Amino acid sequence: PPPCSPELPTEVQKAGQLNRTKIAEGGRKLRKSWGVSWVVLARNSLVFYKEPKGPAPATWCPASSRPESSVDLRGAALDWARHLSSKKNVIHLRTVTGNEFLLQSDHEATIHEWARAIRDVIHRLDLE
Ligand code: I3S
Repeated sequence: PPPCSPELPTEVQKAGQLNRTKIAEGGRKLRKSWGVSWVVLARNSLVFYKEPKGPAPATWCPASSRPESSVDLRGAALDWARHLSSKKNVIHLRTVTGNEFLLQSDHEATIHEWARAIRDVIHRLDLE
């Protein structure tokens, strides 16, 4: 197999495809624009990539992909997005800098796994 990109965040905890939208930037509300991203949960951050073309790879090993954006999870907060979307299975992530994201999966178990994994990282960072 080809070598993995050096851009790949080290210590990947979880990776997969999710629907996402940013809803605030620096505390300022943004207009929602849902899209599909490949999401990687690394040691301290959540990293968004453009969805790979073609079938989703079993292992994320892009030769040429760069992250679209990255979210620092230190001090972040995660909740269920009860009143923020009409979609099901939506979680709401808020960073200390006032950036807010909604992440969604049509599969309930998938979003529960993501919620648990992101919370684990946030809690670990709280203790550091
Ligand atoms: O919270 P909102 O404003 O009802 O969010 C919906 C809108 O962003 C809508 O876009 P337009 O305002 O351009 O039509 C999106 O298509 C919807 O998906 C948004 O709502 P949901 O409930 O899907 O997050």
